[in-house]
Amino acid sequence: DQEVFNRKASDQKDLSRKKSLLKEIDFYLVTDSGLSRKGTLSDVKESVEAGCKIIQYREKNKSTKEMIDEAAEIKKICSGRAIFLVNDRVDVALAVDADGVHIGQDDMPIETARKILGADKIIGLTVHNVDEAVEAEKSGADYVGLGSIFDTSTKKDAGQGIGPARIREVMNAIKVPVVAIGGINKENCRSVIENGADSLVAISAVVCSDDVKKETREFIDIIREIKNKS
Ligand code: 3NM
Repeated sequence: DQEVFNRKASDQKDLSRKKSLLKEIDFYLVTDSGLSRKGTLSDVKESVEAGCKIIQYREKNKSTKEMIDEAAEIKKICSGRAIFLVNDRVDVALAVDADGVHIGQDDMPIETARKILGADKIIGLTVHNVDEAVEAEKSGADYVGLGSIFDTSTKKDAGQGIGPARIREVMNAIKVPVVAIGGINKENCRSVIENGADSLVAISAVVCSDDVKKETREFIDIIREIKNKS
């Protein structure tokens, strides 16, 4: 029993360490098997090797069984190196004991996800404006994904880009980390960090490349350079 208790206590410590890590993350990879050149597992492996500290498994075209198998592999790659979240699918996250989930405004309500996952998992929520961000924080989101910053064709219903200046407004309204997403590439990512985002996601700019490791490394270098200046 003591051993179980010690393990639980250390898991708890690990989780609070992960939650505080959210503030320090620079580049955040979201997977997309439809766009990927080399496949999701290869993308995750290369990005983690390049120093990416958080991976979100976002899969819209596979069966639940395929997703659970793939998520289990991603968890192994991330183990001890990166936080591992599952997009939308609370069941898949639970099945493989992921670190948490990322949910959208039209997915399962955050309170319900929290009830199912418990206090000790990370839950991120997509928001589009200050009001949704404040609401997300109140509902217990550990971070918010703010999008779409620029126009993107990766998510069909993302709508028009809100522009990087809006990031500052959201940053000023909430305390939880803000992750910027949507249409971000190496050219425009400077403006995203300069406007205060804690971290950023780039999907197509990374997974459509032949060298995911190099692209991740370059994003991390640019982001750190700007953060060090401010
Ligand atoms: N969510 P890319 S935009 C998954 O606005 C996702 O909430 C968005 O892909 C939102 O980096 C988006 O290729 C796609 O533009 C981001």
